[in-house]
Amino acid sequence: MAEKEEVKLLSLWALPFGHRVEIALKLKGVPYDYLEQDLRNKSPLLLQMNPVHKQVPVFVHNGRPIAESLVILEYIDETWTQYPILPRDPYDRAMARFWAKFVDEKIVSAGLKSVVKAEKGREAAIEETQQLMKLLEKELVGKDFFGGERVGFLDLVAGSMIPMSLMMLWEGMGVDVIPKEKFPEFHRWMNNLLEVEAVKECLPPREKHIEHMMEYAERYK
Ligand SMILES: N[C@@H](CCC(=O)N[C@@H](CS)C(=O)NCC(=O)O)C(=O)O
Repeated sequence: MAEKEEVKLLSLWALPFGHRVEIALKLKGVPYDYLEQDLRNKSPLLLQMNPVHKQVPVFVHNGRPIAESLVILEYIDETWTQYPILPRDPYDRAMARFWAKFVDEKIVSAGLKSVVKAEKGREAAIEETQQLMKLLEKELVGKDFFGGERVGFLDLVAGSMIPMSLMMLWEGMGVDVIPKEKFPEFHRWMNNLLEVEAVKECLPPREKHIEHMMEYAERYK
């Protein structure tokens, strides 16, 4: 490893894909420079570092860029081995990756439909999201975190996406998609997660965040 590490993160203050990377860096105690981006006016640095997707987050380690948050998390875990976030056991690793994909693909897509198709089938979208959430919630039974006794890969992925993003959107819309009575394990996990210092440090100001998510919803309605 190079003597003087140069670690940069190009992201947005309210971006779940960026929050998961930041939490991982904080858990591992890796210092980094945070570079806020403007997607309406993409910086030459962003276009240079992510010419394929032109999206954030981009992680830059000693000048070498990596895009895609799940790929970034794996790179960070392999590069800074303190506080491992992926499970050691190959089967458990595969399952953590499987459920992370489930969150980013299935839950995000169903969860956003509740907004996008507000007038045309919001109830059906909420129902679909709840069915998916029930499947995910089973992974939490008997555990403090998806990762077991401490926060791991799936906690970062689900945490950044569900409580730290989708729930802000739903709160702004005034709908409780994951009510406590129906999802006790999820709420127990969320409370545990929100007590973790590295997570707390990444929580955007609540009102500003909800407002931002509502603007996002308006654009995608
Ligand atoms: N699969 C990507 C998703 C990243 C993503 O969706 N980034 C959006 C932020 S909302 C973006 O940069 N969009 C700008 C664009 O597509 O022009 C990841 O996990 O990092």
